[in-house]
Amino acid sequence: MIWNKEMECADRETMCAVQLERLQATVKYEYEHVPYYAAKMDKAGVKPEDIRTLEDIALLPFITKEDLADNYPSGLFAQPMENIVRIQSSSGTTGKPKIIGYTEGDMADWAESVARGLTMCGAGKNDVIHIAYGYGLFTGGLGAHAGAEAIGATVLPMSTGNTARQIMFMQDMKSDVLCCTPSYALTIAEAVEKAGIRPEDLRLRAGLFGAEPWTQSMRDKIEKGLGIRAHDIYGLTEITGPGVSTSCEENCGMHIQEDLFYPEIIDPETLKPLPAGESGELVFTTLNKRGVPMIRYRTRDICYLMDEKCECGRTTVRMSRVFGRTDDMLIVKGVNVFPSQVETVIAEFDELTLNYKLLVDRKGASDTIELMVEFAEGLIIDDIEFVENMRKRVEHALREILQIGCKVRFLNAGALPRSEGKAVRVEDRRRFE
Ligand code: DLL
Repeated sequence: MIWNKEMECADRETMCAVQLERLQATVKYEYEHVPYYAAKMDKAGVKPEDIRTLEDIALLPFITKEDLADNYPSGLFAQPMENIVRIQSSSGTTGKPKIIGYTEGDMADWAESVARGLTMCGAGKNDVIHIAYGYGLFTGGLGAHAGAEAIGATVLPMSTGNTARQIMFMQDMKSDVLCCTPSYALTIAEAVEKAGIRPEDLRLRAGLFGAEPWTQSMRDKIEKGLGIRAHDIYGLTEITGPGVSTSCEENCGMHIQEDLFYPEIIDPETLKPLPAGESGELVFTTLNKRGVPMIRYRTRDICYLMDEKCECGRTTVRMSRVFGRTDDMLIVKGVNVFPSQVETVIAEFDELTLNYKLLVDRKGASDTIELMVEFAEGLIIDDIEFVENMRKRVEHALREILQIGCKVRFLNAGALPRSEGKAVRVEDRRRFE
């Protein structure tokens, strides 16, 4: 089934006409409601009336995560708080998160885009949808929830954690569709096997997994371990949350909800647009958002676009799997982590130097993150009580900012290799090929 045939199966001419009309309206609206972006447009010498064709989008300045940081918390909001019905948030590059506000209309579009994605998994009103994404400021839980409600399914708002209880509900409530991060799906699959439950003993038949990069081999393991079909769902808080794109039963890239989000791929060096098939940085313009519209938002995700026909009947452009980032953001346990956040914490402790390294690994299905950091020159680390106390304080401060646990290992001053060019702050031993 296709949730919204009119938009998802529109011919190219119709889709382009919808996109152009919405793009022009968005640019005019942004120019009139967000002084910061209006100033950027003035500086670039472009006015809303200059956008006559879709290609003219290239005249417009980008919005970056630095713009969000500079305007923290709500400088890019286009509506007063009384018209904002929801706030969601994700990690920023420093101590301050990115804050996004949604109007009622934005919430409806978000639910619509997830409803389309859930329908791609074959989910419908008779299904029990088991949501094991985190609920809260992270968009995963509440985004999947809104989509599941929109299709009229029975929603099981589990949130993350307590895997034994997840499996109990899955069995007793006969969950049909699982929504969580792929790494958590793998954890659940392993726990199911350990508990001696066979995949055919579960009613699950599909899963909608995203929020972090994953591979075909992970997909194979999840599909086999849970006896389901696994679908990829992509999105980011700045643009809306999950549902910007989702893979259909053909498993050949993710269909972008193009009437709501206009995609471009740019060369991250020259910033020039690239044609379909060529890999580069994904850039999105929201076409119907009114709370915090985004024009040419640089996602930093690397992928390519596909415009060939899809056998499923949908005509929307697809994006490939995300296979890298143009910045240093890591996704650990489904949470976005920037090394600069860690640096902000270290800088608060006079006892530490700014020489550090983050070690990211995967044990079984679970990510691990460890910080190795040097004590300041002259500090001796054989006072066990002092070291333990420091460890507690630093681990606590890291958890506060990162929202996940990070083990800390202290080293003597000078123990870490010194950089001779770009400092290599992260060693990521996980494999995403
Ligand atoms: O992760 C939204 C989401 C929730 C998507 C649940 C899918 C499912 P943020 O926390 O703002 O939003 O993180 C966005 O996560 O720029 C990508 O780098 C990464 N990401 C999201 N989905 C995928 C995916 C949510 N399917 C950042 N594959 C994005 C690879 C993904 N990376």
